Amino acid sequence: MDSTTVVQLREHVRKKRPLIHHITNIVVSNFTANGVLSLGASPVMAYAIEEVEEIAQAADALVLNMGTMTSQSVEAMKLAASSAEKAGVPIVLDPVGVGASSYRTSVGKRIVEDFDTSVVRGNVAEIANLIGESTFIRGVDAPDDAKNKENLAIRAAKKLNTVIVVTGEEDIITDGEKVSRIENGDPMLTQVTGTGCLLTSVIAAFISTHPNSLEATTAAVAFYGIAAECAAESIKEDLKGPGHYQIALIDALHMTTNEEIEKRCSINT
Ligand code: ATP
Ligand code: TZP
Ligand code: MG
Ligand code: MG
Repeated sequence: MDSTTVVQLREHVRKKRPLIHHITNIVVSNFTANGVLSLGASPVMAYAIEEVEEIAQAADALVLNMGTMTSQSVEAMKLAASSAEKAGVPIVLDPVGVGASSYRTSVGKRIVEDFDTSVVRGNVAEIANLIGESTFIRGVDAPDDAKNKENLAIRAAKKLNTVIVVTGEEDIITDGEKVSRIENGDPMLTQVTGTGCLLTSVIAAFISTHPNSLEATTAAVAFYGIAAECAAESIKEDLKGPGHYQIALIDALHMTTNEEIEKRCSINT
């Protein structure tokens, strides 16, 4: 894939303004909603077990994010996923912190066994733990393991029959057969909580407006990395801290131009 497809798929999102139903964590809720709006999609956060089935079936994609799940929100996730599946609404899972507790691991495994996800995005440790390859993780941040990332992503995609994104300094996207590696991004992304979660929602917006999930996911990850680079460059030298970066990233999801996409896009297949 090249930059032209990234430009086109970003335009699709803006034109179609897809509705993205989130059952996400309390840390990133506001940041994610603003990021999704800035991209040109429409976020809705809805958790009540009384309404999630209705909201999910009317949405263009469903994001399940395990960041601060509770037994109630897990129930809501299952109801929403079942309703989305019946309505043909794509499901994207962010298995935040899977491996950090046995509860998280069992909930993550249950979701991928019971439901047909279109994409699962996580860091190396989350994806490894999700497929039963227990790897060290403490809390929700994990060390990058560049060496094993690609093989892990392929194993996970085959085992779970879904598109897998393993993020870090380099991002790997695969359906188990085709593999893309993306070098776009900025180290400041690791200094702001919720940047992985927001990427998961950006992926949901892209896949909801394009029939090929692997292609749409690759475009989403590249676009996000490019916006992250533009964000870093947009901040004045004496203001380059995580606080300003968080705001700059939201702005860049709105302001990044097609010319910047064409100039910066770094997808290797
Ligand atoms: P973690 O909590 O372990 O940081 P995460 O869920 O926040 O994981 P990341 O792996 O940090 O997700 O990925 C979020 C975004 O940050 C992705 O776009 C990824 O490419 C980017 N990213 C992560 N680390 C780097 C880095 N060192 N340099 C450039 N971009 C990075
Ligand atoms: N704790 C529970 S969820 C969460 C934290 C800090 C946010 C994680 O966000 P991300 O995108 O994985 O950095
Ligand atoms: Mg992070
Ligand atoms: Mg995360």
